[in-house]
Amino acid sequence: MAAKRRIPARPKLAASKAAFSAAKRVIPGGVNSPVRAFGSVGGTPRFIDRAKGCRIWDIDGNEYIDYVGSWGPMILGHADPGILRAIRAAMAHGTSFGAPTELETRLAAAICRTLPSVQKVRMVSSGTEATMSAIRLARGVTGRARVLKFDGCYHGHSDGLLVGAGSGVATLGIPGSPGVPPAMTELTVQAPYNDLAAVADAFTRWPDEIACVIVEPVAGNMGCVGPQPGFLSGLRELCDQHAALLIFDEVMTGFRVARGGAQLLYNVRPDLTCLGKVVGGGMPAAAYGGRNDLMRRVAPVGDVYQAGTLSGNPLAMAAGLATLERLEEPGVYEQLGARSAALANGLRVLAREVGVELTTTSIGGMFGFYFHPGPVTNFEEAKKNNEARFRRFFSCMLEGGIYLAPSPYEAAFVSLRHRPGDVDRTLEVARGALRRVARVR
Ligand code: HOZ
Repeated sequence: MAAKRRIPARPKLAASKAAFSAAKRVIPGGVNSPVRAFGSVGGTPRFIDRAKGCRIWDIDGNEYIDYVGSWGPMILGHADPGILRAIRAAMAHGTSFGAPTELETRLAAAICRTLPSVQKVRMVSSGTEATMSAIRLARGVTGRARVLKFDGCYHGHSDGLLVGAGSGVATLGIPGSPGVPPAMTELTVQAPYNDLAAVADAFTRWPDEIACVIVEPVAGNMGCVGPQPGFLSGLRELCDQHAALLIFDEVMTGFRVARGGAQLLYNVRPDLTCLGKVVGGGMPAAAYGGRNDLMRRVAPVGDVYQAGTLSGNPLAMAAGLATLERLEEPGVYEQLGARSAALANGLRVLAREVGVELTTTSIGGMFGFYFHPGPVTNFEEAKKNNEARFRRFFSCMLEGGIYLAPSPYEAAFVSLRHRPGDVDRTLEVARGALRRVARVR
């Protein structure tokens, strides 16, 4: 009897190929965000037709178990009936008013209830807006200009933060971007992730100049790198000593690694928090918030200006609210954590069996893996990932029906709709993929 095939025959791709060619004629690179183009892994990006639960289907009819989850928001799984109902109900009243709605207050109240560091919150439309607005506020409040960020952390694509950035910038292997004049990044100070001494040095070098330290409390844009013990609390102390603000960019980790985000998991209270992804329930919404004494500086109460036509959009508020309500159910985060850990551990065991050096990480509902022996505690170490091996693994997994981010500089995400059977299937495909990876040096 023929041995059981672990990796199915190559999927049909004619429709995605044609769609990609058509898209490239009218959209730069055929995509509306660079990392979607499969540039660093090769091959054809799948054009998606529909999604349900933990699965997505491309326009050729191929089915995949999805670990991208729209880059984080789809924590309940795709096309969740409760979310769709909430959006439909909001939509029946109209799609945008540019005037306040009660939905905005309800979502803001849900966020403030869950994150003890947040007493007031302002809705915006994207994570990029949230981080750039929080930094403006920090500069306004402190009267200082410099911002400290960590190499490999990605806080969206605003000018001042496009230095040493992870995510798509790292995927493209570029240090920053043309179009960002040096003057725009001169005030950005960089430090290695998990390196408190470097932060202390920066405060010594620029006394009374650093307005804020912005950090992903779990870095999800260089794979998935957790904070070393004492790192986040050390940042808190340094910021307090030097009267700078501490901003947690929890766009990825908020409501994902724990209900109260990484600040609850690691018990460190930032001054300002940026949220996105899960808080929008798959619709474009994000937020920044913090203590009353800081947030009262935001216009119209205060003098720090920030605005947005679609901020607090009612469909996005309804989706976010319905998502956060579901995340209040008991056992939700235990389940997410168990699935991520099962995947990370399973991959590590399989890799060892076939002699492939693999470091894996998992924190709450996110996980990461690197083709090198580790440790991975910062961007320099994350970049030691064997890219040829990643490319082979990625394409074998994709051909086997497992949809991972097309970059080693992104975290993977699980949803509440990933069942143990989906994990088993993923690891079964990974077994065959890792055997092929073993032949790549
Ligand atoms: N902010 C997302 C996580 N790295 C990336 C999404 C994108 O760049 O398209």
